[in-house]
Amino acid sequence: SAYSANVNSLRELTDFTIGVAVSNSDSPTYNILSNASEKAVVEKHFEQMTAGNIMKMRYLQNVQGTFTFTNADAFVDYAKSKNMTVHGHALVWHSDYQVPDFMKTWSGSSADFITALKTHITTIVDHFEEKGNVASWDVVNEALSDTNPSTFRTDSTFYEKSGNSAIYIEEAFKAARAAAPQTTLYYNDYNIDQNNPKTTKLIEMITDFQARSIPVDGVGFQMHVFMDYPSIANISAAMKKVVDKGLKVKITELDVSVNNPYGGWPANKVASFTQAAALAQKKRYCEIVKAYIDTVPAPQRGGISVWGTTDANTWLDGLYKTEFNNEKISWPLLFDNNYNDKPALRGFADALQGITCTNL
Ligand code: 9MR
Repeated sequence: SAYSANVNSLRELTDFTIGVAVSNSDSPTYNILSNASEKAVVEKHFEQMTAGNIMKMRYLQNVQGTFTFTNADAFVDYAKSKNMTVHGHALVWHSDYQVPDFMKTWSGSSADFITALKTHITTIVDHFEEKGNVASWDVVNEALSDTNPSTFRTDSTFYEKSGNSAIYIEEAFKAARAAAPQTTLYYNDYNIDQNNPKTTKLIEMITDFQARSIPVDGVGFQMHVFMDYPSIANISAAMKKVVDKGLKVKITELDVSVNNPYGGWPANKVASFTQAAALAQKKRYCEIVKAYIDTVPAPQRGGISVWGTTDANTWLDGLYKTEFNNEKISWPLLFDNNYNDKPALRGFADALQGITCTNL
């Protein structure tokens, strides 16, 4: 019989928000609005959803001035009908596939570009403010580089069209705040959990924003992590730096890949999801959630969201296709391909319940 983590409902084990990214029209097989198994696992364990794709830029305004809210509305309304909030993702993101063409090919002035960007933000945030259950936004996603030292990312339509300037970041936050005075506004990024030069740049940006009253409420740590990387010490140290700025910390996109195509690969390849791998992953999930609880004081906890429901629908299998020789060997989430609990779910719950993290 299938493994049970003996968790009735993850969200009931804690006061902070427990969320999950879901698919919609972007991945029809797993569409949260039509797949009964998706609905069941989401409604059982979570109290907040993030749209994995459908609230990104071009999904909402592909053609300048034409906003298409049909899919996003159906999703946000479904959340509301189940007493769930939505974490809005993402108002501004450079990643090519979802930047509207009219922005990529912008030939007007940078001032007019900023105005167009603000119109994008204002229209979308206003629209969802009326629904009332979009609790927070990733206002700007991934605007910092992975170089040493880290800088503002320059390979970005927003940076380029703003006149080779990072001014778009603060303008985005100001526009979001004007439209949503009560909604929590996050800057969201990956690798900042490594306590590395990117973390340093993040804190520099936050310090500057606070000195100039640019409205930012929190930092989203994506946390697409591995079994041994980054270390818990670095994760905690990085979060502590944000806590010390008085901001909220939200883990926005948590998943823990069993295989790491960057470290020792392929010598260290885990070829099948053995019991030992499952239990090591249980311990890792527990340690990450425990680090969050230990480091972030309750009033500053924006919550933890996992980036997907089942291993069958993880973004990692697509990303690491080549690195993983087209094998689906990341197994990064809390539920297996058949929606059964994994030990990882028990590990997450152990941390919430103050139970020692073990691989037993
Ligand atoms: O999960 C998303 C996947 O379906 C998309 O193909 C991908 C496109 O780059 O974006 C994934 O989500 C990303 C998120 O929006 C931002 N942080 C990184 C996530 C994983 O790439």
